[in-house]
Amino acid sequence: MTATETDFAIALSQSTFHPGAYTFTVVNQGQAPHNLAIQGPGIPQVVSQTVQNGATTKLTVQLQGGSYELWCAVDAHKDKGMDLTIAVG
Ligand SMILES: [Cu+2]
Repeated sequence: MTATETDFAIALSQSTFHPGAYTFTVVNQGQAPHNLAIQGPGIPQVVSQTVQNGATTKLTVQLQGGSYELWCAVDAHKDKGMDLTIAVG
């Protein structure tokens, strides 16, 4: 799955999720540095590497049924709109 990050939004390549392992490829298409943080059932909090414009990094997580929050943990990017919730079921 791809998480495309811009200044300042996160767009996922899929909208339906089932329990299991997922590798997020984080693509920074913005000018600012960005990363991807995830928190939810079984994941107290995990944060990817921070990447610069044009760079990518990967983050693998094990998703369970429930709700997960995804956001960018750089500066105040979460408050600027880089924040979304996905449902896994
Ligand atoms: Cu960011």
